[in-house]
Amino acid sequence: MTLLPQTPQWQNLVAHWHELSHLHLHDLFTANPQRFAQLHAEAAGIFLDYSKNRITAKTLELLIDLATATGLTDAIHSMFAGVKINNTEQRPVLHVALRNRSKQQFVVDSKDVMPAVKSVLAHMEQFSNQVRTGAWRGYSGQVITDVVNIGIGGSNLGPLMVTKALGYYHDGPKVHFVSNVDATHIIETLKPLNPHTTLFIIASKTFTTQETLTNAITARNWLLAAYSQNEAAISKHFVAISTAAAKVAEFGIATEHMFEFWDWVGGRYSLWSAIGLPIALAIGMPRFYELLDGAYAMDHHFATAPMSKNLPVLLGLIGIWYINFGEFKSHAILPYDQYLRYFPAYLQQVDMESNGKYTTRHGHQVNYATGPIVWGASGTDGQHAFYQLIHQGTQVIPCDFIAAVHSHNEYGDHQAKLLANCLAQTEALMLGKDLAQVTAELQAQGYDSAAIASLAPHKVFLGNRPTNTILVDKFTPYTLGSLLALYEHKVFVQGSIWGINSFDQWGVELGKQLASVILKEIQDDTQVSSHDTSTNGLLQRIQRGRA
Ligand code: G6Q
Repeated sequence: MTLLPQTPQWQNLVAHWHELSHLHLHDLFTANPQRFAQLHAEAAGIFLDYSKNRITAKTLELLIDLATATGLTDAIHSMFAGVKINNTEQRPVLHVALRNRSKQQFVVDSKDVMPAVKSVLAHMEQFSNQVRTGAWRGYSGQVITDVVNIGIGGSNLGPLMVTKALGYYHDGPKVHFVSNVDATHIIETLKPLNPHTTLFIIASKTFTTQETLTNAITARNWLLAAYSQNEAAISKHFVAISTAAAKVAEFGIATEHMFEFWDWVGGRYSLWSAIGLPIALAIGMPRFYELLDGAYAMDHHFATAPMSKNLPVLLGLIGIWYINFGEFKSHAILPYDQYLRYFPAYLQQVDMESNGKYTTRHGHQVNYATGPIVWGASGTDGQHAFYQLIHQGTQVIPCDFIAAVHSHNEYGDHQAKLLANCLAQTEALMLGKDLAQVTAELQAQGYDSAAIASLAPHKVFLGNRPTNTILVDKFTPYTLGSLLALYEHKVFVQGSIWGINSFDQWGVELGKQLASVILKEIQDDTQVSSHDTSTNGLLQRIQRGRA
């Protein structure tokens, strides 16, 4: 049990939710013509309209009171100061150091980490330049045309999403991503590739992850088959990104071909580190630095702006308002940009792995909701699939609509139509359509009163469905960096208020252990009886099938 719900700040919010429960968003807009002017904010290339939320000025005041009472300002300060806020692993959390573009130090255990950060960036720059210019060759002397990143979770989703999101800037070798231990993933990826022109990046913080090592061994076998088992070829076709130098050497990758990062970088926060190497290979290091610049600008804003104007704080607080007081437990991420199609999956990990926890940092079980279910897809595709439930389903699903004013591919009226859809959706979700409007529409279409009576209830939209709209001018490396840092910090704000450690992932660790126990049993043909009857039965069925 924790005392958070008993605090006066929490109780005030409970009462305030009841006060507002009869209000409709369209009434709030009608009552206050200044609503948009008052409820938007802008920083680091990001424009946030949060006026289409079920909030008033008082709501924000009360939410800020809660944030203040739970020590958010100190928590932000502690993260930037390198305090070991990941208390269950006794580590600081310093992804902000990776994109520190100032002269400020970041001290961990009395040592400034910035020289090491800069030296790895320099290594990435040197290596990516070599590969991109063709100076780095495969063992048989051919230029590298394809890069295969082998990694999973944080060692996959971030670089995959950014590489695709910045696809417009892609002028380096083709970059492929293999994550799943299902052999189909690597076999299908390698099918069209030439071993003589392929470079593998083995990306694993721990270098113990079963999926990644299994895929890495398969990749090595594939390469050696093309080089008559000559292991000397490995040094020209494999590099590693890891915190575990000894394990990398054991795998057969020389230390000079390893890009280091550190245990104070969480997997899902690691795309800013050497884990971003595939991004640098695809778009070049100058653009990678612009990505860091954008994130740095958002970091600076987060660390210095007052809560009422602080974008990550506002998004975090509005989320808490719905999750804890409105009991809306799901959150949709809807980028209206084809390049950002992997963004919902990436953010799903950042948010759900960080805040999907019921134990506080002090070891108590919470008696309130924490991380939401995060999901989504790019617009306009989603409109023709799941938006029905967002408009007329029984659950209220707060949504973030994300769009750019300009497309990289301005052609005809595509972008105008994309933006029109985006705005039309947020407007419709907010306003809804009442019976009088529906009836008038049906009458205008010539329906008789019996037909109107039967059809109208289906065409009524209650509206009052909350959304944020996030706009950038264009998705450049800079604005993308800023957007990603915005969401990382939003997750931090929520974790801090809920009193949970957003930076460990014991659920992931459990999965890693469980699979290795059952693997031995699947490979063995002796009858298994050590599990529950369901697991035993399934294991026996699989063993029979594979025998
Ligand atoms: C991320 C998690 C997890 C991790 C993967 C891969 O924050 O810790 O998703 O990134 O399990 O781990 P390795 O990089 O150690 O292979």
